[in-house]
Amino acid sequence: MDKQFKRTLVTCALPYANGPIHIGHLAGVYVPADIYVRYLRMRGREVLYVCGSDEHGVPITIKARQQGCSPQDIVDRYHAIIKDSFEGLGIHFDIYGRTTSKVHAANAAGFFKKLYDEGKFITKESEQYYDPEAKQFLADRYIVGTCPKCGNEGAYGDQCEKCGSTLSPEELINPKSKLSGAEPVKKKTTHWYLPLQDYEPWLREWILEGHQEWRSNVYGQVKSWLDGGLQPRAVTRDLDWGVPVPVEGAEGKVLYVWFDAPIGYISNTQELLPNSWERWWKSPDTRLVHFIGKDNIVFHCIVFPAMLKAYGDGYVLPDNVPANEFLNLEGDKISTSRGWAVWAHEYLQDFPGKEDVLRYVLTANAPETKDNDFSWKDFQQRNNSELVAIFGNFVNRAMVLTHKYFDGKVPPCGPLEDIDKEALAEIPLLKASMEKNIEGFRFREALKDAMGIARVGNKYISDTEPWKIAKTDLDRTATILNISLQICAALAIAFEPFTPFAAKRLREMLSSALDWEILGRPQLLPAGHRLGETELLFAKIEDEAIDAQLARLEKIRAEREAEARAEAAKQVAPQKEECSFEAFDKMDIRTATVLEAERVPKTDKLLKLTIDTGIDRRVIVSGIAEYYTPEDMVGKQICILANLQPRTIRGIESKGMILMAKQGDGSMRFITPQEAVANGAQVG
Ligand code: B3M
Ligand code: ZN
Repeated sequence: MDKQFKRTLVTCALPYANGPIHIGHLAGVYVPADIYVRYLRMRGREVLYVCGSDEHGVPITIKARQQGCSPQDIVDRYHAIIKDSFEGLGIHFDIYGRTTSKVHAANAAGFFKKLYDEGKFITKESEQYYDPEAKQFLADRYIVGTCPKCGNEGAYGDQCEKCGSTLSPEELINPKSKLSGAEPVKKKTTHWYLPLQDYEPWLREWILEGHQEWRSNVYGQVKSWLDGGLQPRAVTRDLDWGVPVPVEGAEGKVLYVWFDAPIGYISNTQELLPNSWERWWKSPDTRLVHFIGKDNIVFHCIVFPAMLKAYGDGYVLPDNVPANEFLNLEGDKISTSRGWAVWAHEYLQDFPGKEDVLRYVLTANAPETKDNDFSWKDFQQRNNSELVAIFGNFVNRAMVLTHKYFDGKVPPCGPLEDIDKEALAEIPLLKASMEKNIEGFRFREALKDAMGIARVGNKYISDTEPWKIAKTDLDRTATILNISLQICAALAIAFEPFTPFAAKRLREMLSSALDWEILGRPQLLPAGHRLGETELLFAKIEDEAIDAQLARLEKIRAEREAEARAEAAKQVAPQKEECSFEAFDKMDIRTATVLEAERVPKTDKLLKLTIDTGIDRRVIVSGIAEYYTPEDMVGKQICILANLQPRTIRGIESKGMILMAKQGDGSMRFITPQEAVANGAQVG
């Protein structure tokens, strides 16, 4: 880190309080930030660690309507769940605030008012959709209608969740307000905009010239935004939930959530340090680092910096914004709305005492440069074959043998052999690499360095086999265990940022210190130093625990697929073009009974049916094997198009076609008379 800074202000994206946090949030933002803050503090650096709930915005009002409660009820519920989840995972912010706080309301309004008074905004009148019954303007999410692309009747004004199309309310067929069901009408409204384009030259110089060291995914996204030409960005909304716009003529308007939320970083600092917050936010000695996910890059690298620049008053700008990509779950995108997630609070309930395992696995698989995937099998595998079998096993052997042969005291270190020197020499190298990687926000690599120390220890004790040598050469055994315990003490320091719970337990077992500076020295524990009791640092995770998680996800997947099928089944194909009676009359539709039925070999869709048409016995091949077994069909009365030209299908001559009712999801049901009639009856 540049020596020019005296302190580091670390912010973490404020999670929306409209649901719990999940492993995607943790991997993307909060675990890397926690590693970074813990490391800086171990280096004796002054750090302030700020986060909090983002409690405004349309999704929260939608959730409140869905649950028949107020937006405040929603944010109160999830603010508490989120806050507890962070605490439970050892992520201890200096403040975890909230944007419904009074401090934030005043601060955000004041921030807006200063820009307003200084003429930093432009106003634009536009026509927005308005609900004449609810007397409220409608955000796009509040308008539903039929998707013009796929016919989905539940499409939103901004997106069709069925076919994924991005929509605008104008494109919806038969748009309705979600508030009252009334048809929305266009109504003029005026909003304030921040003219981002005015800040483009400055942003180019500050970032594209001045921060070429930023991660390529961040730098690249900023560059494409700037190259695409910045547009004025609305900073107010017609909503009844948010920070009211503090100017005349703005009744019913609130600050746009992405204007108010970043100011929440400042408000939370003010709440924590009412008399010294400016020491952090308005001093050139402060290094500001924003930890975020990639979907927040534009707000943290363009919009918020432009707001701070417009405000002036010496606000610091981010020195780095290490945004992570996304984490998927079992090969599928994590989705709060579809429930496809591993929720942090549920993980803590299901895996008590395994907070470190999740931190470890999410760091080992962190989506630092590209999207990555979390699988429960990998979670189990990394715990059992890395944390238990290497890290835990090495520590356990060193501790148990020292208690067994040297009464739980660090034994004296005799003359060193090459194998001893080589093992010890690895540690300062791995420490230096860890420092470089953590300061470069490469936490996956830094974790490999820390794990490298465990591998060195495990290999050293396996190669020297003190349990064998103890029978013949106790002095040599003493030296081996002395070296092993020095490596354990190194692990207790190196793993503090990654697995703080285990690192603390290990320091208690060793009665050792947490001091980054001594990491890498050959002697951390003097001979005669008394050890604490031995306990297992990590426990194996059994298949049952993993199977239970996979079953939970499978149930969710099945529920979503059933919902999607039910939704699709409701879709109705548009009517075909008109036809004349004569055209219809040419079709000879008859009733018939299925006499025999069998699957057509080498296909999973076709049944060969022998039927009695009242005219004759014939064979029809039909694509209904996905919906009916041969047993289902025998004896059933069906309707057929008898005079369809015969076709040979898979070598079988098929004379006619069974009439099927095909639903929107593609599923089919055969048509049968309401009560048995003679075969050959003419259907018309
Ligand atoms: N509430 C998080 C998100 O987009 C958003 C971050 C605000 S940070 C000021 O999921
Ligand atoms: Zn659609």
